[in-house]
Amino acid sequence: MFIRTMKTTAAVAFAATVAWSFSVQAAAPESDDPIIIVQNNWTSQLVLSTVVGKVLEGMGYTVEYAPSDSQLQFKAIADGDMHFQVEAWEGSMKSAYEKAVAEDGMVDAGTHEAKTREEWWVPSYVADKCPGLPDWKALDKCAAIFAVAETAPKGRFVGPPADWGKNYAERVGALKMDFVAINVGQAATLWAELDAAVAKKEPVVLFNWTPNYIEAKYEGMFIDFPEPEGDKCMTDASWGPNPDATGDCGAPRAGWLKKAAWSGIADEWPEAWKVMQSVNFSSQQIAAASLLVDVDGLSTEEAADKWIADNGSVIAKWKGM
Ligand code: TMO
Repeated sequence: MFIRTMKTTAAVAFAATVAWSFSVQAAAPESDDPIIIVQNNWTSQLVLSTVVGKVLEGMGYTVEYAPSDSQLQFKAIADGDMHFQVEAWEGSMKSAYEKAVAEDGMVDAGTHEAKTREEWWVPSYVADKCPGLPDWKALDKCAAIFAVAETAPKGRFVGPPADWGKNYAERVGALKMDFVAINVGQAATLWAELDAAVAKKEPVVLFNWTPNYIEAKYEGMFIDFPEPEGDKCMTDASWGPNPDATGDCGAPRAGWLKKAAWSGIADEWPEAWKVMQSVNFSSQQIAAASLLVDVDGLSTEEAADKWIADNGSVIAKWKGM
């Protein structure tokens, strides 16, 4: 009797060990088909998408990267042409994101801890030349100090690349501001304009966002525009300072940052899907990713490796370890 019990216990223990090692070893990769991770044209996204790609490769998955436009990407993800996006920003992507979830079956893969803001921004010294900042009406009164030949006598707002989804000409019109929005072609041009202005302590107002490396490099402030309440500013003309126009508001001041996924991931790569759902960035982790490239001068690859080396416990948590 005693021996039988021993045997049974040992057999159960043995079976459990086999089952356990089987589940660990056979889990990933469930498929060698490539997981296609989306890449956009700003630094933290490029570094952190590479970080997630490397983590999945480390688990045995095949990973590919596909560049995409920050608005059109969501339909492509919904359709399974691309599979995972690590950084979707409320201020610039909310409508395209929510439409893809509601109408096209894209999956909301979770919200990061980081709060985000994408908005007009000035270096601190500009406040000395323009009293009343960061209020947008105060900025508008000083518009002339931001004039360049192309915009004079109106001020120039150095706007983001067009694919970041914000039409600032529309906001300028809705708020009847004395500004002209001039979009740059790429993020590097924003920082070149900022560096040049700071070097000469000249007035400049440009598109910026947080978390970003800029806050570690220059002191400055976002301009406070009328704060949106849900979708009202965009759908109800009577809302906001201009009773006849939509778009008379700023971006959310504490916006969300989400992940987006193709609905087929859960079935095709279930262990990878668990990790993707667990990926969760803090503001500090995102700012650090952009700093490694935009200040320290590392390549995207090098920055991803450094970020991984610096965040071992974070990554272990994503993997449920
Ligand atoms: C989408 N972005 C973070 C650059 O504003």
